[in-house]
Amino acid sequence: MSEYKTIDVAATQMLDKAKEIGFLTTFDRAKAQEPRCTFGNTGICCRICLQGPCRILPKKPGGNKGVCGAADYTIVARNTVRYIAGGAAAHSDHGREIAETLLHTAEGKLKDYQVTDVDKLMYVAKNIGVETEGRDANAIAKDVASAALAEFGRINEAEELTWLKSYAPENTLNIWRKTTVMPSGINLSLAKLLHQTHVGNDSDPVNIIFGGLKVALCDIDGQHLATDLSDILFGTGVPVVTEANLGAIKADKVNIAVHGHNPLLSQMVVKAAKGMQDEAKAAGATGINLVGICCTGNEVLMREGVAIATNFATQELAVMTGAMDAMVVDVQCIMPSLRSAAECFHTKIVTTSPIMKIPGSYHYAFDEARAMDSAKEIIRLAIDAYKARDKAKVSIPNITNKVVAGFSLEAMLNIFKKVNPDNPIRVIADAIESGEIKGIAALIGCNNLKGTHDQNHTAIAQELAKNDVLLLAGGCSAQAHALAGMMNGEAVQQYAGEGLKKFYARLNAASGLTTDLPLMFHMGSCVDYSRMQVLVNMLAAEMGLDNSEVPYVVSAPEAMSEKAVAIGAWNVAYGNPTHVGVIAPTVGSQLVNDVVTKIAEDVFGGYFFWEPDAAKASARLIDILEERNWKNVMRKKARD
Ligand code: XCC
Ligand code: SF4
Repeated sequence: MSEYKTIDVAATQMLDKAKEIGFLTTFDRAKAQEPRCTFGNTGICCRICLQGPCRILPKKPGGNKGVCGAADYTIVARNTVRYIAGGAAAHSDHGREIAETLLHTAEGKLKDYQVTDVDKLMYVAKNIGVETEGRDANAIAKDVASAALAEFGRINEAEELTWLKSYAPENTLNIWRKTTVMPSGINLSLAKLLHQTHVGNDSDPVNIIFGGLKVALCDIDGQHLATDLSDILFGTGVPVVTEANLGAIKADKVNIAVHGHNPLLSQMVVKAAKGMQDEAKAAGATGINLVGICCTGNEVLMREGVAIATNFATQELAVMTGAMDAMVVDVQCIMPSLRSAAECFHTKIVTTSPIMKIPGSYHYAFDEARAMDSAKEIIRLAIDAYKARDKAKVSIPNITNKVVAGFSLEAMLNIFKKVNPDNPIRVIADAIESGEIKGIAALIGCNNLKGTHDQNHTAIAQELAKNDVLLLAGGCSAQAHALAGMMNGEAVQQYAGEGLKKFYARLNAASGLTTDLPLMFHMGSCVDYSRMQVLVNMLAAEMGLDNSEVPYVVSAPEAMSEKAVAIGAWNVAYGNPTHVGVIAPTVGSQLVNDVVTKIAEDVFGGYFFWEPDAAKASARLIDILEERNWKNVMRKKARD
């Protein structure tokens, strides 16, 4: 067992190296933060006004409430929903940037972007009610982008968010309407929630949580339009074969990592690099090598087959190889410490967004109007940096694993179509109804160094696969499986139970792909979790079930970001049992904790549970799937 909290061998080697050169990584900093403050850890520390921080101190007279009189349940509820607000703001702002780019592209203002996937454009247009008959692609794209932008500024509370309304099943929509969590505008809902949780405002925990759920639904709305519009601009993922882990960084090449979330930049870097291999050669390298970290890495993996270097917790370790020439970052999940890591080497950290700068790093304002030229200039920075690389400091772990990825929902349905041409989604429905597979689990979320990096991601996936659960994956969780060599056909043979193996054998025989399908379908970045929900919606319709009756569970073993909280919350509102592998800061209020882990089920059919132990979490996830299956069988019997 390694002295470090990671299961990744390549990461261990780089942590040794960091130790040698005296660089303190996030693993050291996580240790330094222990023991955590119990108040913060359980959610009963309030810093919403300047009289705070107020903590709940039940033993002191007057100490069981904050200075203003806020009880534990108010404090915990407010803190929780403010996480959701942060997450929804990040996801939806990402979506808004894509929408603006699509609009300006359709208006002919951005020469370097174009409508790439016309089929997707038509599909989205039809779904959201944009006229397609006899119109050209740019005119339709303009209306689709405008509809996306309209999601943000709408202030008429009688209206509803277009994407939510167009994709969610009627039953689910009606639950949201009845519980008043159906949002009208993203900006309005975010502002309202911050208002609602201001000092001296709402102190009713249930009302606060419902305000939070409304914003969580804005989160999926923003995610969903980000996915749809990114597919339109850059193409919808198709199966790709590539590799993952730090060995994807190549000693003889100019290495550039794209890191962050927004594909507007990373896609352009990939495109530009194709034409610049000669410039890299002129500098003495054999070419340019691109690798991805975090979700922008997932975006270019899905669409371009770019290799995965590593995931969130180990991003500094990509720099530790000494062979990373530039790390080009956009927004979210980029550790400020990258700059100090880069100082140990020749690496250039290039920030590109006006809202994501790191003191001391190189800021290059990415300009969509001259996107290609911007991308080229950024690549030239990397080529320059390469010239300054100290070969004596290079040590790249010789570890990579085969990855089969690129499973947009469209790509999955295309494969199912080979088995059942008339009704592709039936392929999963049949497998569930016959008991061949127990259901579906979405493996999602971040890394969180409160636990051991990637350990629970992989352990839970293996246990679920052994029990014949079909796996979907996204975000840093997908990257954990890819890094560990579990995202390929060999892993199916190694880990899947007999039923799941049979299911895969049928798909493989029909797929027409040159490679076997992987143990989990990597559906993309975190904004792409909307793809998973659309799959569940289709399955519910096909099986004649409510969403909350589908044998589907969600697991975020290492949830970390505010975005993860928002994602968890909309999953619950959609009817999905949602496992979180860290103890959530809701436990400081029994009431709030009960609302999100128990009462939520009565209202939405979905609920949270916290379980840091992988074996216990897997057992519970399997129980939930079995119980849903059993109930469905009983329902059917009662009907027949
Ligand atoms: Fe960030 Fe998306 Fe979490 Fe990874 S999974 S740590 S949010 S990069 Ni999205
Ligand atoms: Fe304390 Fe109330 Fe201010 Fe929170 S809002 S910091 S509980 S006084």
